[in-house]
Amino acid sequence: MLNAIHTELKSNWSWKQRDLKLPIVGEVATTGWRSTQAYPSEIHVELLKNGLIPDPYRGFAEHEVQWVGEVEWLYKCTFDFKSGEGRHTQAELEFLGLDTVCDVYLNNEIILESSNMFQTHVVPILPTASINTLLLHFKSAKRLAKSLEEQHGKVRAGSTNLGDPSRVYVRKAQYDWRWDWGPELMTCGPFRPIILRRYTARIGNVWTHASVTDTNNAATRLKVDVDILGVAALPTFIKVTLRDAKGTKIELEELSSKSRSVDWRFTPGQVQLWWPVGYGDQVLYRVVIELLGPNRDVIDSKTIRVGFRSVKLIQEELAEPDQYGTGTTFLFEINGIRMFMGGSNWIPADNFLTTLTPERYRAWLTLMRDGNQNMIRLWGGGVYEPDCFYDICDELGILVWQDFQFACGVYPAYEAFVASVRKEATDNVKRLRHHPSIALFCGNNEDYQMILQWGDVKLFPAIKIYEDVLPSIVEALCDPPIPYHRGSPYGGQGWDTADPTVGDVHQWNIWGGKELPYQEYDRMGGRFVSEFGMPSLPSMRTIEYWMDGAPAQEWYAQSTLMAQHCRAGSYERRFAIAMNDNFRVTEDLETYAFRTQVMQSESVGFAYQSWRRGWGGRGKQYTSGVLVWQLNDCWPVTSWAIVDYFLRPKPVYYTIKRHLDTFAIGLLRTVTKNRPTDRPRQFYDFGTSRAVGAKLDIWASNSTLKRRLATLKLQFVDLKSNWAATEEHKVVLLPNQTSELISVACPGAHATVVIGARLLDDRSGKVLARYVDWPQPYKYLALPDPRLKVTVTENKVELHVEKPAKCVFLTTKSNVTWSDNAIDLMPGEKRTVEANRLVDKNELRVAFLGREKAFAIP
Ligand code: BMA
Repeated sequence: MLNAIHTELKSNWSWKQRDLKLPIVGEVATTGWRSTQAYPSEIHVELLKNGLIPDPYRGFAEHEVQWVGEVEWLYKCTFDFKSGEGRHTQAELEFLGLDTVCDVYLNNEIILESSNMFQTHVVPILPTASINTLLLHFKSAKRLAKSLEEQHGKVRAGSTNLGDPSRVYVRKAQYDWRWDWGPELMTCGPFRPIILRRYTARIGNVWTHASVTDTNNAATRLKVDVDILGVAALPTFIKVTLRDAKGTKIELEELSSKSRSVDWRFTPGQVQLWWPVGYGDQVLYRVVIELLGPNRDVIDSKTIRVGFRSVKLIQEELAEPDQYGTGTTFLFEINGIRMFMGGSNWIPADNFLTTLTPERYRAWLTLMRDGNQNMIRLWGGGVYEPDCFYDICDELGILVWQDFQFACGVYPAYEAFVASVRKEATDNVKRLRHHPSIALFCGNNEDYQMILQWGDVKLFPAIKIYEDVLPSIVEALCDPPIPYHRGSPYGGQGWDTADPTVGDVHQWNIWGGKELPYQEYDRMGGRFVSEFGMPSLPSMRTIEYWMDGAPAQEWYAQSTLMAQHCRAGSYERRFAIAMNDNFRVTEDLETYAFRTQVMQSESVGFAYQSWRRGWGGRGKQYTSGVLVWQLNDCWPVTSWAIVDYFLRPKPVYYTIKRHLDTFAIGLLRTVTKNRPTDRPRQFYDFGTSRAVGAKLDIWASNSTLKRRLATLKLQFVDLKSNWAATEEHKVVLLPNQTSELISVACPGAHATVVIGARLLDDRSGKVLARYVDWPQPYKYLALPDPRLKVTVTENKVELHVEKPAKCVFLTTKSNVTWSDNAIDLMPGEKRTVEANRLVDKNELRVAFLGREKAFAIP
């Protein structure tokens, strides 16, 4: 039998803590081994499942489990080559991920020493029919980091909130050392599968080159290069088939044993392009490679899913200056279409990566897609995610900005380190390059910025990695090409990472840095804002999880338990500023939690609408992308996440969804003051009567490729009196850009007037977009009782008010998907929200600004 056999070693695994007094090889026969309860495995997960450690996500338990990362752990597995299948000439073990410092023994002989969790290892072994024992010895990564630090010197790495700086020396997920949103949990274990292969000949690496070859994006081409491993003399044939998603054959070619590649050029229409969400379908094809033996039977096969698309990062001169100057664009062009990127930053969705199922990844990414987001940035302090993550991005049309795994530090570049990085990068680029969703590889997160900030450019050894090693790997291994960017952020001359006219920027001068009011976001953008954000407390149900039954006196915003679950630097002062500027002070935890969520939603929403305003037509594509920090959490915590650890969206999620919709309205109210003040332009600061007037600038975005004629309807409602008014303007929405609509004076007693703006399609009369603008700051407003009426009919919730209501937020105990939420309601219009999976209307709760404690509907 010649069939190659690929077996995942999933069973017969057990683990124990290593007894440092015993020699490793003798450990296999000792007692005290426990069977693994899940595989792939991480030691904390096993300890938890066996009740040997408390849940580190609750209370203060994180601190009780620190010993786990200080000691050594063993895993073993027995396997056998079943009889009759043992005639292969070759055998090997493939390790898809070992976390992190691990010696591997097979039958008491060392076969691998690994210290980089991001690498894949293939180790040839001697085929034998006897029982085999695989032993994995995991040493403390924390200790290794410390000893390497002693050897190579102490460096700077982030702030004290970002884990011990020695982390830069070990190629392990950097957030494991703790981050400003995550606990310190030094995991270890075989966290990705281990595969046993036996073969005489097998398919090795397959490189698919699916490309769009002409400027009209009509002609496509697929080249497939196949590696065959094993006995070269064996007469073999390779059959390559291209099938569409339904399985229909599009091309087939058989290669003789000498040839190793096919090259197909398709006529226009023969294959369809893959498009990011919103621009077309996510058409995917399967390339099936079969290796045929001398009798023409299939002895090995492999399937790779591909999509046809081209991706370019365009950095060209702008035609005219904007408020920041001229400079160059930083924009993504897919299949010849320039697209605005609206999305999020991704961190690992759990400290225990093995608990992340494909279903959980899908739930996260589907939320993103349903939130009108089209790009995700995999931040450099986490991991290269497993294949299923990128598969789902391919299916949903989400573009991936992939950082190489370096974050906030002075990384070394001594020979062994660079060699390790080189293999890591090669392994991952080869693994990921065929995904049509991959739009960019990026050298690191904030390493340039930190070095500039610390002012010692001479101490930047890793420049070799970001400017030589990584770009050469990406260039050599990606055809068609995938853009490479040295770091995020990365800018112009002298690598100014804060230059708003070139490259990407991280905007941390609102939350962080200069602590400016969030009403300044519109003057603090750049060509591509790849990070900025505002934290908030998560939902009360999530807080309940970490409070873990704590007594009533602990339930206040400044308690030690609340501090344990918030890691952001200076968060007490920063929250105090942003909250105090805008909202009333409260001592009630639930009220405070909701107000921080409104604050996050208002600030981040304002940034999205203002920066998308900078997506003009050709020559004026000033801002081409906005990625919020951060989509998700790795444990229950107060953080910048727009959706919390338990996948519960915060109000800001829905606000972003509206600002990134195909059509969106933006409005800026500038208050004309009777004398200059240091307060934001949007603030009525000396009480309502002192302002002279207010100017309204209104714009709208259209991401379709067609011009639209629409009507802008404005509704003005006074919060203090019964005065109300309406206005209508015919407007033109230019294709694939933002158009300035009108600039008018706010009528009525503008200081207490709420403005509802709607955009109606001239042909269908349908509402294309809505936005409501309120006089600021919110703390001054006497919010009237909106007389909110909520009617529930079969998966639909109808909302109606008599006075404007701010951020009407629907929640339930069970997981309901809302088509919209956190809505500003204006009188006169019934709003319907679809509530998918709402089973029991009695569990519905509502809150809004002014009534923050969620209440049942009467
Ligand atoms: C950014 C990120 C992270 C960090 C976040 C919030 O700069 O790159 O390192 O978690 O800010 O402070």
